[in-house]
Amino acid sequence: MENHEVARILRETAQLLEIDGAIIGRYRTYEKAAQLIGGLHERIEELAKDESKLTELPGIGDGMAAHIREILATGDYSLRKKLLNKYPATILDLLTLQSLGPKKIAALWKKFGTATVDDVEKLAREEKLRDFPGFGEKSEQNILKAIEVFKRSTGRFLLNAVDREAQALCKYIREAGDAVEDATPAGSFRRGKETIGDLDVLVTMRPGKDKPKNVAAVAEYILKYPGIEQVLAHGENKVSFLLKNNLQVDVRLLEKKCFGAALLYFTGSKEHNVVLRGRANDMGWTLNEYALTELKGGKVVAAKTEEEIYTKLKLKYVPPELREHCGEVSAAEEGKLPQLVSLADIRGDLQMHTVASDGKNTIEEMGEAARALGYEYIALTDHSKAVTVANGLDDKRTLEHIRKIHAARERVRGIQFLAGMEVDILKDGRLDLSDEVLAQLDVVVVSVHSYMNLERAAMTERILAAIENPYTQIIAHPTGRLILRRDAFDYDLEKIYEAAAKAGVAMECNAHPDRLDLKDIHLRAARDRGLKIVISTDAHSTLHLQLMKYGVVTARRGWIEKKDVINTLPLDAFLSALRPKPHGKPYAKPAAKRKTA
Ligand code: DGT
Ligand code: CA
Ligand code: CA
Ligand code: ZN
Repeated sequence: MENHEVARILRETAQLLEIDGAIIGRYRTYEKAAQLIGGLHERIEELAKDESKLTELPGIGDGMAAHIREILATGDYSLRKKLLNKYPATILDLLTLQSLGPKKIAALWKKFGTATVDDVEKLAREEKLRDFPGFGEKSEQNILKAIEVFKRSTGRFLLNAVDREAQALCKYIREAGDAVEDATPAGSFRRGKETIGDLDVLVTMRPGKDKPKNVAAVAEYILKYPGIEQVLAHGENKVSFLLKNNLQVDVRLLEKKCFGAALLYFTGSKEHNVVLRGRANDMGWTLNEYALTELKGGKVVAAKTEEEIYTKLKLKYVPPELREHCGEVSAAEEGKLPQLVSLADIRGDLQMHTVASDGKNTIEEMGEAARALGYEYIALTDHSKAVTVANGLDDKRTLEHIRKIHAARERVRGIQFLAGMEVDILKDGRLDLSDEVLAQLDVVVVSVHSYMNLERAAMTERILAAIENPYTQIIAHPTGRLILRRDAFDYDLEKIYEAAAKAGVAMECNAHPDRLDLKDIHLRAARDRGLKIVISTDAHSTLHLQLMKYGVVTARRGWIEKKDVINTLPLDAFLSALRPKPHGKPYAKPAAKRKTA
């Protein structure tokens, strides 16, 4: 069992206990254990094999160790099951809604017997929530907004969750024996979309005389995959099933000689394929999942690789991330496809948190982990004081933090430590640290973590004010969305782009799979306006530094090239590409004259 599955069961137990009115100490124990296991480097299943290893983990006593063992042994937890006998399972859906925590859910259940998203929506629409203690009109509206996001997103999965499943499944299939040559993910996952409906996998078979028998045997083998919850279809060349997390997987078994045509077809997008098929027809051919074929006579023109097929169609090879019917075919025809940025181009990570605020690792540990990834530099950017839940730093602690970063430079070699902060943009657009302190930082990253529901005009003014501050260099997760959970802030992105371009402020593509912010189409628009881009992980542990690939894939979907991304530059060039620091220039705070509601 994977760590994240164990963590989910513990987290849900904590939430159900809170709904059930358990005392805080009781559910917090489960919540903390869930957090710990979710961020653990080692596999909990391995640790549990040793009698004493579990209780050596911080905060895990004998009792919790026994619960974890039960989960690992049975795949579920008796207390969770017991609580789910008391409440409908749909109550777990309510917990995924922003703005509706366990306390409010418990109140709704007691008063109305409400446990489904539809019922809550009905109550909110009938304006029955607003008079209820702890709710109010604003919270009623926020709940309706959250329900909208929920409905749009149900059934779709985050990129990293699918990545995890795809890697494990493909590894299993490759171990099927000699008949299997390879297993390759296709579909929206291969295109790097931010959410995935289902996972498509192509399995190429080696040519052999026992072909039909082999295909049947491999299909049988695949259906024995331990992660399968339910088999949906079992055809001759195709199997479909649901995994334990409800992700649907479509696996197709095919001959190596038509791999290119199949990969092209099942990678999509559908719209991209339609354009290619039309083009093939115009050239006197037909294109399907088996081959590019002559219309008359049926001779195969190309089938084995995608490259061959594109070449025959007189197109440059289109990277999967661009296959969204957004101008890529005409660009491929004219030889004008972008030279997309790649993971290997990234030389530094510019947003990460340490134990100073809400990160799990020290400055030195982050540095060592980043060096192991081959980076040249990192910026340590802990939260500023406005983010109290993250133990944000005030001026004094920031100065101390800067000293610690300087000290780390002496202790850890082979990587450059930049002193940074993720400084909060306050409600009125001022930054959360004084100019004197900002002046001592190497990298100033700014972002919004509060008053996220400001009206459009006020939010636009707020970000513009932050850009006006001459210390601002990078805007982190600029639209503030959380994928499948929270919509973007409401503001005039065009105006922000214009001001940022003028001031030389860079825009972040936040690589965290919950954020991917700026997103693909916003990145493309930013690039078109000549904005500088950075791709950062926002890591809260050494493990999270590896999320960079999701930021890169999102940037590629936004047609971003290496030259657009300033953290592909060597350190000196990178520092010169940042907005220059003001030198002794008096700086008028924008606060007083701005009116923000
Ligand atoms: P998803 O799963 O909703 O995230 O998106 P996709 O793009 O993975 O869509 P999916 O799983 O339905 O199909 C995988 C690919 O197979 C799709 O991108 C293109 C191809 N495909 C599927 N159905 C059709 C179809 O009816 N016509 C064409 N031209 N292509 C199709
Ligand atoms: Ca799919
Ligand atoms: Ca599919
Ligand atoms: Zn944080």
